Amino acid sequence: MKRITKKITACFVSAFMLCAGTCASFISASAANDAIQTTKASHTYGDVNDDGAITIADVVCVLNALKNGYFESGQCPQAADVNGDGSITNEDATMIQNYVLSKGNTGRCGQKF
Ligand SMILES: [Ca+2]
Ligand SMILES: [Ca+2]
Repeated sequence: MKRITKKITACFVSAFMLCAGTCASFISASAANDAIQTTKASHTYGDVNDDGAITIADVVCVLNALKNGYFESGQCPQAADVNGDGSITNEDATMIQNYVLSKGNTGRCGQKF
C-alpha cells in the first residue's frame, strides 16, 4: 500500500512539475532572501512550509512558487534552495521529492540553517 502511495505521489508530482516547468524556470533565492516569513530561529532545508517535517506538501509549495513567481506567507523560500545554487528551480523540487520518497539525490534536505 505504501509503495502504491509513493508511486501515485511520484506521478502526481511529475505531472505537476511538467506543468510548472512550462510556466516558470526559477526564482532567485537572493531575491527571496528578505522573505523569510516565519518567526522560527532555525529552519531546515526542504521544509519549505516550515511545519517541522519534509513532506510532499513542501514539494507542492516549491512547484506553486515556481508557477506563481512568489512564495506564500508563512513559507521559507531559503529552505527551498536544497542544491545550494542560489536559485529555486524544478531541480530543488525534485530533490525534496527524492527526500520524501527516500531515493536519489536529496541535496542538503534535512540540514538545519
Ligand atoms: Ca514541511
Ligand atoms: Ca537551487
